[in-house]
Amino acid sequence: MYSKRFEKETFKEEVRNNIKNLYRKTIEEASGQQIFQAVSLAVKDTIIDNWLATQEVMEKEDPKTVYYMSMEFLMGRALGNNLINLTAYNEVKEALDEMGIDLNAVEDEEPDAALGNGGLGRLAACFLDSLSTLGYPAYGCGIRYRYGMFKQKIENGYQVEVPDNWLKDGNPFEIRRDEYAKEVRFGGDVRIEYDPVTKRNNFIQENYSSVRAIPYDIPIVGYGNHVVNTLRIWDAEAITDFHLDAFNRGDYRHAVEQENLAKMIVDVLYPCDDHYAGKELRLKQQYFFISASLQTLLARYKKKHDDVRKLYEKVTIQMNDTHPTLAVAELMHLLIDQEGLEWDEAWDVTTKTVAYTNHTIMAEALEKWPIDLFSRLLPRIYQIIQEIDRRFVLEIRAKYPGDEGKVKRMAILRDGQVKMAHLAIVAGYSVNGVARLHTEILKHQELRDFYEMMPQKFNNKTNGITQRRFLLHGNPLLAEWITKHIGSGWITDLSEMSKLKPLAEDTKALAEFQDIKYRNKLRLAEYIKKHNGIEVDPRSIFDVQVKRLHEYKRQLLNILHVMYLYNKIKEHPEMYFYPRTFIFGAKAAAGYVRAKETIKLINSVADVINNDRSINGKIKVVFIEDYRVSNAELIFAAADVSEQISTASKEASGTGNMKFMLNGAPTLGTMDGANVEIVEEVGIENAFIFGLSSDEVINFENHGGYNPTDIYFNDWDVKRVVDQLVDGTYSNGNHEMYRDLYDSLVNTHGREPADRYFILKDFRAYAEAQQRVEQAYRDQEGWAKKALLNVACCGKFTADRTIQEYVDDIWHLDHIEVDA
Ligand code: 26V
Repeated sequence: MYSKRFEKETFKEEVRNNIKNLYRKTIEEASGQQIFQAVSLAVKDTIIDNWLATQEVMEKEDPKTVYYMSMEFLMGRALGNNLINLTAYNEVKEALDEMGIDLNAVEDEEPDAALGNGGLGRLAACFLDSLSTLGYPAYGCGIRYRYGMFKQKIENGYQVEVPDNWLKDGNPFEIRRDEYAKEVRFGGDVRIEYDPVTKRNNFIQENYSSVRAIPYDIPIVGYGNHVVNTLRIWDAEAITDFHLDAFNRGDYRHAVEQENLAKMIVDVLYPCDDHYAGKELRLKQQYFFISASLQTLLARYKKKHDDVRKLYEKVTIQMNDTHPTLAVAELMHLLIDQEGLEWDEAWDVTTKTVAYTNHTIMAEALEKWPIDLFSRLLPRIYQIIQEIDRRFVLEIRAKYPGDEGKVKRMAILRDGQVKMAHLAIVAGYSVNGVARLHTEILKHQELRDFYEMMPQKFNNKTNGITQRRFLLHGNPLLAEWITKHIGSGWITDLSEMSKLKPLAEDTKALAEFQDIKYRNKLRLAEYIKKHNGIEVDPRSIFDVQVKRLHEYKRQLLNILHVMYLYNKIKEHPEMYFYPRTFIFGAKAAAGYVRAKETIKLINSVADVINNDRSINGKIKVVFIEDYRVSNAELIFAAADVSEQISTASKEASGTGNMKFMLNGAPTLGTMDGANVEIVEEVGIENAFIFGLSSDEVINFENHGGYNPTDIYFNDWDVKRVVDQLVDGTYSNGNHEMYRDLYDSLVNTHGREPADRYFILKDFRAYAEAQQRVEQAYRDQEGWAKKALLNVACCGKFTADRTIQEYVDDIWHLDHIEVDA
């Protein structure tokens, strides 16, 4: 009833009108950014009709809804994706063409919405896309950071972080919803007051500071189904009337504090995903968006229902890692202190409503808040957690009498800390890992005690990605070719890709497929020429590693291997060698020294090798600046080889691996995370697997590591590249520049063992796997077959499948349908 069919002339008129009304200009006079704004507003007009229609269905049918709570939503650009999902991309492209406007150029005017660090935040974005596409009612709940993930500049080979002022020209797709603003309170004290009427203690927070949380709604458009869900992100403002009050009372300091809190709290995304730091502001961010989101959720529920004891029948809350775990205590607080439920009733509701996803086993990333900080900032929430902990410890003792080790290992409050993962597991009705191997490691290693006590909570949900963004939008040539051969069903049912399998025996089809890869490589080569000033040969093997920079992801292994190849070519210029372009893209957390040193090393190696005429361009090394969702789409489309070389057991899942597979790049990787399942789907003969298994790694770790010096002294090639870190080869004679990297490989650091990530241990196996890659690539048709089979076998790795599993096993949502 709301939705209009796309009508080209109307659309063109609307764009012209928008430019006139917004800027008092004609199309010819408007800047690129102004055209982007005008086009986006015209697109938003269509979206709003569907959004209202979806809202109407939700009102009428009152379906069970998931609230996906996440500190991060790495959305990337919206315009192109919205057009794709409205199935209006080609029509809009045509309409704009007729106006002399290039849609690609318009898309390039949009800043990425980079409200996330990496895998965890991008997963949340893919999940929202799938929820709408599958027709499930959902809200994403998060923070509207004024500054997103920093922009990375490379200066003199070093990473420099530049603030990401993504909102400076305004976000045409968001809507501010003042009417849903909520107050969030911090600090102060809790007064206990006995109420003789109800015969209960009331807990009253006093002398607190508060901020006003204001939601901005962003539409999440489903593919071709008129469903539009909402990503609700919260901005903060000072509560000015209170300010005046305080001012009048002479409490000027408090008033200014509140003003500052509001300014600070949503200022910036923590650009760090490698270690937990216990920063007070981050805890404030967490409570801020959790409290605001839960207040709205409860208010929305109560509009239709008067018994909050049945909340879980209509609402489920998924906590994306432990960052939103305050939801457990905040829900208890609202149910008890606001709704008047007894503890047991509130606990029953809470533990049927919240569920938890774990995304890492890296011990240094686990959130543990110091109790003093926590209880000062969130006094009532802390009381509630104390009571949850008290009752849980009783349960442990009842189940394992005399086993104080269990209490010590499992308590929520211990060693002066609040252990957020323990709280999430104790309260959650579901605890899931993100790939089969990861979940097994959780069950049998990291979370063994919890698994033993409550096995029924544990389950696996292997991650997935959206083919709409990472193939249909990012790789239009391949998308069109696939549709030509098997129809367009794959867009919403990726298992259809298996229909491509017969083409692996069709020489003509394989040649077409290869030609598309070649054209995508040309597109990336142009990007590299423009941004790096480096000429790369599109006929060379594009060997790509793009992801956050982390020691466990082992970019260092990759670049050491490049150094090793370079040595070999220099030594044996006659050696047959298939030209390679090694492409890197990675941001390092601003304080992560070794990661930044690795970026500098990659750039230095690139400088030396790219400028050595004697090797005839056999190797090129490219570091792509500011790796992000928008340029990722170009990179995946152009990759020949997907580097997934984490130390086995460390990468919970990986999702880049799936995006490469979808675009026809075989995996060169370890048996880690979802690589295991990728190999299972595509067959080991269509991947290049090497290195220690997770069991072997865990076994070494349990016995204090291994001794890398045996390898260093016995493998001459290895010794040579390790020594080259400190002999000045890649540092203009400076022996200290990469000393720390050198040390990390061969020396122990306090409790940190030498070569903690088994780089030297896996080096030979990696080099040998790289040789298999070269061998395989020389047989062009054989390679095309492997690459095509990767596409044909990628069906499992769509987020549509993942979301359907969450719905079937955890959320049990109702399906909705929205008519045009
Ligand atoms: C951890 C921390 C630690 C404290 C500082 C701030 C911060 C921010 C984010 C994180 C989360 C790190 C966990 C993470 O991103 N895990 C990744 O999740 C992906 C989606 O499930 C998965 O594919 C990757 O393998 C996993 O590393």
